[in-house]
Amino acid sequence: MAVTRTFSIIKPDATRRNLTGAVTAKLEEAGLRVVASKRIHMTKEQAEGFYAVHKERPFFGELTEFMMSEPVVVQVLEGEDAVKRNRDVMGATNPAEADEGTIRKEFALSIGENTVHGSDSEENAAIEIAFFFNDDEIVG
Ligand code: RTP
Ligand code: MG
Repeated sequence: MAVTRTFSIIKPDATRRNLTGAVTAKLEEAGLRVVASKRIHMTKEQAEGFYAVHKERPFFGELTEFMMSEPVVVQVLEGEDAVKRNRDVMGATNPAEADEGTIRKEFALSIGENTVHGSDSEENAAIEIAFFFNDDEIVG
C-alpha cells in the first residue's frame, strides 16, 4: 500500500478541552505521522471557504460558526492509505454511531462538536492541504 497524505483538523470542542495531545496520540497510534501542524483561529473567510461544499446544507451556518468559535489545529498526516486510515480511526460523523476505540466514540460531544475533521478522498486531501499549508511547511 502506498504512503499518502491526508488533512486533519482538531476541532474547537477538542482544543477547548485540552485534547490536542490525546487526539494526536490516537492518530499516531493508528499509524499516521504528523508531517505538518499549526494552531490557528479560523477566519470567517477560511471557515466558509473550507466548507463551501456544504453551503446549501441546513447546518452550514452552525458548522462555520463552530469552526471559528475557538482555535483549531490543522495537520497534514502521512501513512499507508492515509485517507482511509484516518477515517477509520475518526469513527462515524455522529458519535452515537461511532465504533469503540475511535476518536469520535471517545471524545466527540455531538454530531456538530465531533472533535475531528478528515479528508474523504485523496483528491480532496490535496485541495484541503493546499488550503492551509505551503509546501515548505510540510516536512515528511
Ligand atoms: P468531516 O468533514 O468534519 O470530517 O466530517 P464527515 O465527513 O464525517 O461529515 P460531513 O458530512 O462532511 O459533515 C461535515 C461536518 O458537518 C457537521 N455536521 N453537522 N447538524 C448536523 O446534522 C450535521 N451534519 C454534519 C459535522 O461536524 C461534520 O463533521
Ligand atoms: Mg466530510
